[in-house]
Amino acid sequence: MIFSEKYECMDRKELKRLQGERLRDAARRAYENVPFYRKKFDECGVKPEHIQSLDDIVKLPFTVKDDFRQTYPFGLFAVPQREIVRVHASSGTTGKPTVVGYTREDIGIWAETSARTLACGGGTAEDVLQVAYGYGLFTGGLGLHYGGERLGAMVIPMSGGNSMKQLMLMQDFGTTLLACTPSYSLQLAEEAAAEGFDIKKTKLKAGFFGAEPWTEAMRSQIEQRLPVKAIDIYGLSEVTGPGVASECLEQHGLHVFEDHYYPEVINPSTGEPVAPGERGELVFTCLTKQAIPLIRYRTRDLTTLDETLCPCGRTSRRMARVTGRTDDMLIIRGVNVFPSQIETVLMKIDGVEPHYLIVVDKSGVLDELEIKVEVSENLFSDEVKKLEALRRRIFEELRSVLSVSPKISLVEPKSIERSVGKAKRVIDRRDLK
Ligand code: DLL
Repeated sequence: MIFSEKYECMDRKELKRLQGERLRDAARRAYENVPFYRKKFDECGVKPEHIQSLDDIVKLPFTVKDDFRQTYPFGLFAVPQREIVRVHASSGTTGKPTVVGYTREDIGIWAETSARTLACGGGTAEDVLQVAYGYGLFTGGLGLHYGGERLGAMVIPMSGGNSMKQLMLMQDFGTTLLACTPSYSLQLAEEAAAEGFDIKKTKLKAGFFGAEPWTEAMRSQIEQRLPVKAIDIYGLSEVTGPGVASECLEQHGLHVFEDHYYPEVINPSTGEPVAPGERGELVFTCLTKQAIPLIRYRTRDLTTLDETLCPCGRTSRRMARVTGRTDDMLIIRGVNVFPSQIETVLMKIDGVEPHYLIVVDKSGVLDELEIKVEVSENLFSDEVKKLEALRRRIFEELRSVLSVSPKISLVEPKSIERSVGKAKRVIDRRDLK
């Protein structure tokens, strides 16, 4: 089912015209109501009247994460506080969180794009949606919750954690759609197995997984362990939360709901748009958001945009799965290493569990890369020779892909810390030295 056929299947020329109109309005609202934007526009010599069509977007300045910190907490709001009906915040690793606000209308649009997300993965009003993203300042829980209600599904507001209860209600309430981080879905499968609960016998059919990077190889692991089609869903709080883009059942790129969230891909070093189909940093402009008319926000997420038509009938452009960020690249002895490369290699090796931790440290002046890998129960209790052969194999395969020699530590099943929300897979101790 396509939730908003009118917009999701809009003729591309007509869509572009609509986006141009909305952009003009957003630029004007930003300039007139947010002193921060007025100053920024003035510094670039751009006035709202210079923005007449979508092509004029390149005249506008970028917004970056730090702009939220500089204007903390409400400096980017374009409406009086009495019109704000909700705030969310994402916690940074350091300092103050990034605060976002929503008017009643914004909440309505967010619910709509979240409902589109669920419908993209086959959800309908007949479904039972278990939301196991965290509720609270994080946008995951409430975002999917409102989307589920808008779709007309029966929503179970579980929030994250409490896996045994999640499994019990999944069974008793007949959950068909599960929404949580990809890493938490694996934890649910693991706890089910440990308790002798056959998760494959539940009514689950689709999982809406996002909020953290994951790979195709991880998707196969999830689809083997849970009876779901694993749908990749993308979003970020600054833009709205979940419901910015979603895979459809084709599982071939994420449809961007671009009548509201306009995407561009730029070269992160120069800020210039890349050639169509080229990889670069994803940038979003919120075309309709009233509380924060976000202009050209640099997400730091790396992707490509695909303009070819999807067999599902939606005409929106599709973004490729985000497997890296401009700031997650590790430089190990001068060599660039992306965590997603490591995950892809590990997930293809038999006997390796989908739980790992990358630890970077310094030994003297040299960087050391250690990868802790959980092995399956039967292998761990097996003879040392077999474990050593596995360690060697992981080492060889990673060395050839990464061009650095990692230290591989095979660790006991379930010994790597599980997370209820976003998984933490990299510890860089060099930062502390
Ligand atoms: O994670 C919103 C969300 C909630 C998306 C639930 C999907 C499901 P933030 O906490 O602001 O918002 O984190 C946003 O998470 O810039 C990406 O780096 C990463 N991210 C989100 N979805 C994906 C995904 C929510 N599907 C940041 N694949 C983004 C890879 C993702 N990374």
